[in-house]
Amino acid sequence: MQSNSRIKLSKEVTKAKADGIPVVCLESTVFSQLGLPSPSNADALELCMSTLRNNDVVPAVSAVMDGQLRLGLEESEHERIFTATNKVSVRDLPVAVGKGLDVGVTTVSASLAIADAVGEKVFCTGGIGGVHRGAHVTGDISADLHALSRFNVLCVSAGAKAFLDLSVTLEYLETLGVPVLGWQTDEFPAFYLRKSGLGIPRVDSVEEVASIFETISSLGHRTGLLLNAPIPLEAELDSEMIWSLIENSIEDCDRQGISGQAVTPFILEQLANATKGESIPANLALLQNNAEVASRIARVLYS
Ligand code: PSU
Ligand code: MN
Repeated sequence: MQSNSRIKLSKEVTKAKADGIPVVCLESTVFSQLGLPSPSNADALELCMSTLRNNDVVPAVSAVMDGQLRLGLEESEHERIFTATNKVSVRDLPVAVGKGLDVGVTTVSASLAIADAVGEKVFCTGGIGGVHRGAHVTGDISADLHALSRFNVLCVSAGAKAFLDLSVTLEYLETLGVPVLGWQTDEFPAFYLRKSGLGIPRVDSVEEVASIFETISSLGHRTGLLLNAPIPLEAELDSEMIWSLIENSIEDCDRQGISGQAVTPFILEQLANATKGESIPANLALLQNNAEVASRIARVLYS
């Protein structure tokens, strides 16, 4: 059983690892107020946890607490995630430990690093970060992309939000050598929308996904894999509305001089406000769907 002295596992995750029970890792930024407004962030975490458990896998949320890197939280600790405001990406992990950070919520990049350090292979989230529009000037490219190329973990996501430059995001993943697959789709999904117009290779069965993922390490590569599951049809939002809201929030972001780590939370909040909560059920539906897909893959990988 792979462990790491720097990462404290919950009792439940330790036992799952010892008993060979499948584990699915989760990030915590999406469940903080930086990812979803309260109280939907708590609903989202509860929904992901119960979906994973109902599918016979153990959920393992990563976070920083009291200067420790954690995988698997106690229920009594969830409240600290909901109210957290410190976003921790992969480069922040050593700093958070060194400085004894009280509470930090992990992004996809930090969560993939934590999962990999203890030998976990399956992770799910809502949407990954990507290349921001205008990145040729700002250099704003999410560390999530590079993390996918460094850590041999399978990441299930509903694509990425369309405030990013999705076609450049896909190009960048190619540059980094990260396999990108569509779960029962031929297109890269755009979070609230099932389609982006950008083609990606399609997979239709969990066995196919598992075999592709296992081939990565058998070739001696350390790369992860990005599996994109589109939002369920009945939960999809209206494409015209989403595109116009996104244009507006990017303009607001520029006007207010928001940059760096603050960009993603700012636009997420704008979108939640502008859709007057319509985006919340959509967000929950895609999180649940991703948790279901991740569970099925984890059960095959662990069998
Ligand atoms: N996209 C979402 N919801 C989120 C995030 C992205 O739709 O909550 C969070 C994730 O934790 C992701 C992070 O890893 O934002 C990316 O932030 P940045 O763009 O600063 O790398
Ligand atoms: Mn960024």
